[in-house]
Amino acid sequence: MSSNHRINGARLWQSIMEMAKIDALPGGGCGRLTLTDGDLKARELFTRWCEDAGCTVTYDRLGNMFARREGRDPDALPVAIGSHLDTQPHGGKFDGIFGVLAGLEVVRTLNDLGLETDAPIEIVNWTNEEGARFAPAMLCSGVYAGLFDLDFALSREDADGLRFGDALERIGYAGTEACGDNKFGAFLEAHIEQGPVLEHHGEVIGVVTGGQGQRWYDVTVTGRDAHSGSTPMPGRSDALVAAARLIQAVQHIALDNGPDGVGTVGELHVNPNSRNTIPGEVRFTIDFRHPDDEVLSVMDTSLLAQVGAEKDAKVELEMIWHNPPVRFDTACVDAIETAAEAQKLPYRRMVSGAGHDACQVARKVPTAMVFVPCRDGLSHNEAEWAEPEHLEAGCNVLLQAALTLSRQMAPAS
Ligand code: HGY
Ligand code: MN
Ligand code: MN
Repeated sequence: MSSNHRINGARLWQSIMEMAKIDALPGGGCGRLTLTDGDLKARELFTRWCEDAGCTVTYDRLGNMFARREGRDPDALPVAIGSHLDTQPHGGKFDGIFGVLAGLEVVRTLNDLGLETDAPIEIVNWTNEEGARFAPAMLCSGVYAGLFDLDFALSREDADGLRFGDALERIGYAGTEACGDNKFGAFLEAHIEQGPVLEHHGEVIGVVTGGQGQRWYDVTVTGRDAHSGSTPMPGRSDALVAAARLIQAVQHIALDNGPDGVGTVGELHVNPNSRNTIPGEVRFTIDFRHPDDEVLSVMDTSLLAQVGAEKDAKVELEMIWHNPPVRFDTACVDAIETAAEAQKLPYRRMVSGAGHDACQVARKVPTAMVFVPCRDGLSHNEAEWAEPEHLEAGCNVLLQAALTLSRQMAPAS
């Protein structure tokens, strides 16, 4: 199959803009948390589009969706192409959505060209990639890859104490197929970079060779509620002041392990959150990341030391997730690089700073990713933006890499 095939960039852009209308936010982004009514609407629109493109759509026990386009060899393991349709609370139009709809555009293009692939193609929408509502992130691709068990996923609770399993039932996406039963020969994910590297170097394609490691923690700091006016400063047990020392420590630990180390406190809850009561309890989250797992454990040790040094309040630290760095499959990475070269697109090999479903699936299936730039490297922000021509270029690379891998999956036919 010639490598001159090209997707329909206008149709891809139109689909992304259409999907962005679901739970659109005033600032131009999307707030479509997983397993909400908006997520259900996105799933229904995705299903309609895939069925219109001749795919058979199924979903597994965790609502991971698979839209299958048959190939010449029904026994060949499919080439899967996908990402996620859930967003952050103040997310953008492209994070995840580009990867799912790029998979759809590949199928639509194959239909336009009347091309039958050797191996089948499956477009995938992974449930709960973001982890914003139910931690950890990449939860359901993680169960697919055998990193978490089903009950762990179903038992996760959101801030209101609602169980993942109940929220999944509520939108009607608790399928019967076991999560992990649907085998792939390869998995490809297209995504915006969510960082500044490609834009800074004027490149259009990131040939992603792997993902960095991450550790997520839940922290509970317990002090003592007391009157803000009549309680002398000495002897207070102010949970928020103790939490502030720990939050500063997260910043210093990340900077001490720079330039690649990053640390973020993204969620913080103060109780009783009254201006004239000394806070007796503070709960917050920590997200540490680094490409080198050994450095991640050094960061962990530094954090434990800081917790141990805290005298004014009780600190409970729970590491809820350790995702070691992952390397993508050589043949899949090469297929993406070869496509970028054949299409004369400026590219670089790089490791992903953000986590992705591909980082989970790669532990079970030959996997790789293709990145395109995003403006100012900004993501998880309503102002997230990608240029139509970059999305088109990334999808063209995806098409060519998928065709290459499809031939490799079914050499016999
Ligand atoms: O956390 C991440 O890197 C991804 O956006 N879920
Ligand atoms: Mn994403
Ligand atoms: Mn994201």
